[in-house]
Amino acid sequence: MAKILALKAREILDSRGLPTLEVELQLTDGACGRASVPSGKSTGSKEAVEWRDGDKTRFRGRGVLGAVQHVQGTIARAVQGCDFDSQEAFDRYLTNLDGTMDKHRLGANAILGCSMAFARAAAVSKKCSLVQSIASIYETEKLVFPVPMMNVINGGKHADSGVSTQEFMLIPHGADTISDAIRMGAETYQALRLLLESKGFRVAIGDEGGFAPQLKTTEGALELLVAAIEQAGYIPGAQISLGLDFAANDFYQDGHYLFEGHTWTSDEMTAYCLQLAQQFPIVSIEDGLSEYDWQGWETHTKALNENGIQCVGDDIFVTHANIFQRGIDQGIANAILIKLNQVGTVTETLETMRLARAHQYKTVVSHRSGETDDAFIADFALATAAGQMKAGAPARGERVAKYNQLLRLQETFPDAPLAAGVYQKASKKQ
Ligand code: 2PG
Ligand code: MG
Repeated sequence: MAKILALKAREILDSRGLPTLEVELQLTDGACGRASVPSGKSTGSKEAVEWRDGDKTRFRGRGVLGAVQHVQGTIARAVQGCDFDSQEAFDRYLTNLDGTMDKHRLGANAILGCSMAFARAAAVSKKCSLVQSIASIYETEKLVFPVPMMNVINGGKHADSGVSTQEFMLIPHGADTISDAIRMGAETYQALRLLLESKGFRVAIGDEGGFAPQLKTTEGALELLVAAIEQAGYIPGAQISLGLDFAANDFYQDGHYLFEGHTWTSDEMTAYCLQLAQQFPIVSIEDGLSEYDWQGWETHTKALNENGIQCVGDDIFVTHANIFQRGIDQGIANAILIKLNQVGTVTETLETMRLARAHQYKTVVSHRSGETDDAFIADFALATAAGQMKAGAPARGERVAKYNQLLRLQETFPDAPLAAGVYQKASKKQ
């Protein structure tokens, strides 16, 4: 492997107009990799800590010039002239250099930017694609395109739509190919727009490109979605199903869920999830409970399992292998959301995914609400045969960047199928 020649970083803007970090890494053989780092809004408490300057005179304290300095100073000095024979060796070196559990010293954004840029440069150096390079590290048996989960109505912290549920996702699992799946989702998104307009709703959009109509209830949004699927010419449940991300951390207070005017215990919240799944073609529920309610999650998981619903842990696991292992031991969730920046390196992300693979948990590779045009996760989801990817609505440049990359990859990997068999409930209905 070639040596590291240079590291460069800069402060750029993310999709919300907030600063984030971009890193370029150059190897002595001329190979180069560039990557930018996403950032979340509804975060889990145990996520790796991104560096923010705190200087109130710039970006209200959200600047990342300190992270730029760490990349170009401490990290560059330490790695320049070194050769790392694997992604793991590079990532371990960075995490040791940081030396903290949550990466707060150098910043998880500084470390992840370097880690992703290294992955890209290493692929160029090995003269293969990023997909092939990651697939060989992960020992992926067969490349599989992820079923897209398209968030088309935004609520919670991502929009002022008045709905407590953060994400309403279209899951076009009835497609034969990734391009068909993306088209089906995009057509339904357009049908939803027309439907909203015809009902006099505003068609303003939220952070992830989904509409943010002033609705009072989650049921109201779900009814609109079913109607939009039908109007687009598809069969709800058989061709396109629905997924929800409650991001329940955000409405959990003093042991109760304050949801759209209700004050519920975790059992009541679970009962509500089941009721929704009976009324609507819902096949996946993410963060139906809070990360502070592990006991509730045990019952919640059992209930969702019995009903063939995917139960996804996001804030509760934060892509950390050790926390996830505890969840596996306690029978919590049957799927895990995978966000590179929650843990902070490519290697640790793959380690968590390996655990999921070994214990038959489904995986959903995910964007963040603050994104850039970097489509790394599209390559990553294909390379790891993750099965599912959520990247927001089929609208807004930073969201479609990921879907468009999957379309390009379909040309490069025409034999890779679209993931199937993920949704038991959906297949039962067919
Ligand atoms: C989530 C994410 C991404 P955020 O909760 O799953 O959709 O949101 O990036 O704001 O944490
Ligand atoms: Mg989530």
